[in-house]
Amino acid sequence: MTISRILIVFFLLGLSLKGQAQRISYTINSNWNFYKGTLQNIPQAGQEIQWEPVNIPHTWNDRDVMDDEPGYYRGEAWYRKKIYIPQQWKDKDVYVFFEGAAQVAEVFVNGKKVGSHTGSYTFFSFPITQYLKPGKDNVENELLVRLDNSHNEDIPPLSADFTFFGGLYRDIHLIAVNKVRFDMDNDASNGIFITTPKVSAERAEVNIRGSFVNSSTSSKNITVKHAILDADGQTAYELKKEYKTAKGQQVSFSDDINDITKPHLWSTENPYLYRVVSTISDSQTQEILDEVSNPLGFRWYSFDAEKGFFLNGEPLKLIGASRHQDYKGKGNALSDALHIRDVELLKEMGGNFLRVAHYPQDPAVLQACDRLGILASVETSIVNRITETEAFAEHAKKMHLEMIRQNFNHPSLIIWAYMNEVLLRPRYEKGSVEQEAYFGKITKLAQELEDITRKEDPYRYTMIPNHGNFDLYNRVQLTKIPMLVGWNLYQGWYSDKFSGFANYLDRHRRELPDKPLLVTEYGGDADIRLHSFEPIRFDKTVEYTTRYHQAYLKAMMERPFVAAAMIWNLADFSSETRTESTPHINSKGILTLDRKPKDAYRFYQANLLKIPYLQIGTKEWNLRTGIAKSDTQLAHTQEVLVFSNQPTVTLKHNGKIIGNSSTAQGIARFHVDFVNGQNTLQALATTGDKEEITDQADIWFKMLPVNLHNKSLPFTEVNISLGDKRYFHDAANHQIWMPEKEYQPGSWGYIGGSIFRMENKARHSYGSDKDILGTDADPVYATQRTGIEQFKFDVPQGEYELTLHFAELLSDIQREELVYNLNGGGLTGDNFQERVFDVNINGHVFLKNLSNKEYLEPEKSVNFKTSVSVYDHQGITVDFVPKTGETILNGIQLRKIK
Ligand code: GCB
Ligand code: CA
Repeated sequence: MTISRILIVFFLLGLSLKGQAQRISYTINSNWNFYKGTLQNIPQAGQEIQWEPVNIPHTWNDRDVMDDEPGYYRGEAWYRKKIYIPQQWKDKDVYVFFEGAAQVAEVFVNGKKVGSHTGSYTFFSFPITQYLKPGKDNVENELLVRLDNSHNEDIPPLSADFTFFGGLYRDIHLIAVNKVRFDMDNDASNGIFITTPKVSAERAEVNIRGSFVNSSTSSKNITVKHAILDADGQTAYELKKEYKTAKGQQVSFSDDINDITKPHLWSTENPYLYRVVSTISDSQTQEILDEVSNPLGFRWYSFDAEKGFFLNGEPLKLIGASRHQDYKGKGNALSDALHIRDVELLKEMGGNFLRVAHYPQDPAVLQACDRLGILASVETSIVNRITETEAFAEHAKKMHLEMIRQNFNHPSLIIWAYMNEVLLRPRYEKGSVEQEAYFGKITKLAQELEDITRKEDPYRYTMIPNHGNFDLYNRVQLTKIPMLVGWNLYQGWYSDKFSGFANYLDRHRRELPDKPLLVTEYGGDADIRLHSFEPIRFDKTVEYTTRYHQAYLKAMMERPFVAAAMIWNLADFSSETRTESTPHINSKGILTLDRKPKDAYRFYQANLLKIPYLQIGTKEWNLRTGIAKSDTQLAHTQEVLVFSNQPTVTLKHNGKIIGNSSTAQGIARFHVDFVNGQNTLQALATTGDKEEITDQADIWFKMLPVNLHNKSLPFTEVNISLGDKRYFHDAANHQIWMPEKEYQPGSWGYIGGSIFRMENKARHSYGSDKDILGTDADPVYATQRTGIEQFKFDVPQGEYELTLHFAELLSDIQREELVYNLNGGGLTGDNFQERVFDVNINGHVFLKNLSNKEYLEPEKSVNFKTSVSVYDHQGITVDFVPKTGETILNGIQLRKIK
């Protein structure tokens, strides 16, 4: 820009910003009243209703999704609030704007209905001026919202692996605008749509379209100006037009700025943001009547089926994660700060992409992506299946349109998506005429959504994320209709081996050579409490999932045609119907539900971050246990991983260097001889700039003696999960459980029986997949030794506390197969039979006729704690004596008291 131009621009800017922007907008989140239940009519004055004071964001499902009762409240609820309208607004129009409400909202002002909205995830707003009480200053008005999150076959999403929280769970704004203003009635967009049809390092073109209204009672001469402000707030370009408007007129505009030279580019490394400040002013008085600000970034990008993704002409492997919008203890009612934090955590991982899945989210999310340099996709929430009604299709299309218009101006956003795994749960019998017709409806709806998208926004890409059924998605055209194909792949998790993943990618490359491929999901559950040194598929250990991510990242990095790797999921999330080790939670997050890192997160940091990085793996596993090498060598060896992007790492254990290890795929491996008690691990690396980076972990190790009579390591306690091969770190109770072992004289262990395995379940190699009620220690109770004869502890004399833990893992309850199990649905049940057995301790009857008709209620945890006196060399022997069916034991704990 030339100096003279800067001066002119500056001069104009000075003038125009003199007046105050006339739009007033603020949140009305505080002091609402809430009532959960059905009301026949809107509440009348004096009607007895048990209102509960709440603040927005709010959900009514923050607790019931976590309890032992299956299901959660899906029904009607009401919200009420007083709003006060200042006299000053008497010549303005007032709007109430919701960033989201789940799922059907009806809004009333002073008892009159002002509008309704369907769908949990898009914004909506209503003009309420005509319903407000006229007159004095700050007159009290009542805002009332009826919400309903009931299942509705006509409203997407119908079924999905996440919780459909109900509530006014995002910000609510009150907006007062001038009668002459940018369009406020276009699907809750801000009325202005910015595109950059051409961008290069040399030149850029911007198009700004939209409309404004003159809803005043007279004709007006007005000036509409769009100023492009650079990151320092200086006007870099500006466009100004005069209009003569008649009263009640709506005017559309579409204006180009074609002479932008050497724009600062927006990139993931340097997300340079301009702002487009659009104003309407009175041409005579220069008074500003309205102002709207939008982000603007100059970037160009492309997907290539062979070479992957390019940003500003440079190849860029997109690596990132999907994200759900909930958080521990809060449901989906999050502060903006927590939404933003997630995008920061993705950035701090070294990620450059966010798949906003499976629905549009809080506006704070894409704003953060714009600021932080995270590219993004966002999708309309049609998940697993559709309903073949006109109403369903209409709702889907409306939601899609709203999503596009509302999120249009984010430079970070490059992909519009719709339909997630829509063929996961096809209706009707396989191969039937009905099913073919159903597929036809899906193809048709996909094509309609595609057409809407291309029409609304010709500059971004479109995508459908599919599950790993290559032939079916091809047949239903879902790999053909969108510009990009996403695959959600779980080989080595839901199905057999990691190698199936790479084979699938290669198949796509061979058979769909012109379609860019994005891996839109991949991941495995990790319960941060579970550990194993021999992890296996579906054991939910942190260690298995780290291996899964290693295998997947390698396969994707080796294949340039894979444009994107989107981890499923950034954080654990609520999925009420889920069972297994963390009931109601899908634990595929690389962060926990309260955003603590798991090792997979560290793995990505080590592989992606450019700044020097080093962290000790599983350091939150700070209470460990194991058996000493021998009666004289009181040490136990465990592998410790250090994640780092430096070539070599040194590890110190209790102050002494124990070795150097070079990193492979960002991981250095050490074998640490843990000692009883405190173990301080310190990892060190020296960077290229000769800077030392370190990390420390303090781990308390409970060494167990080989021989329980060992005087130099007196026995104190042991916690054993039967039928289990994992360590369970119950940090909440400061306890560490270890896997079972067979009895050896001098030590402890089981005699007889076998590890519990589910019938006909290929996935779990041991244990049950049920939610065991009455406990949070699900892994202990879900695993079991069946047919056990004895459990022995060869402990020395003394007084002991012994606890036996049981859970009957079989029941006669028939259940719907869970959505995420790819077995095709249907009912499942167990081969449930009566079970009766005695438990004797040291020859005395302890539990007589323990039965699954009495104490051992199916699928519930039960434990019995008792004290045992041991004399001489007697030790403790627990006998399990079968009467009917087989004996069981799920967990056992022994603690020395005196
Ligand atoms: C998927 C779904 C996602 C699930 C995920 C899982 O393919 O798209 O919604 O949460 O798998 O964890 O099973
Ligand atoms: Ca167990």
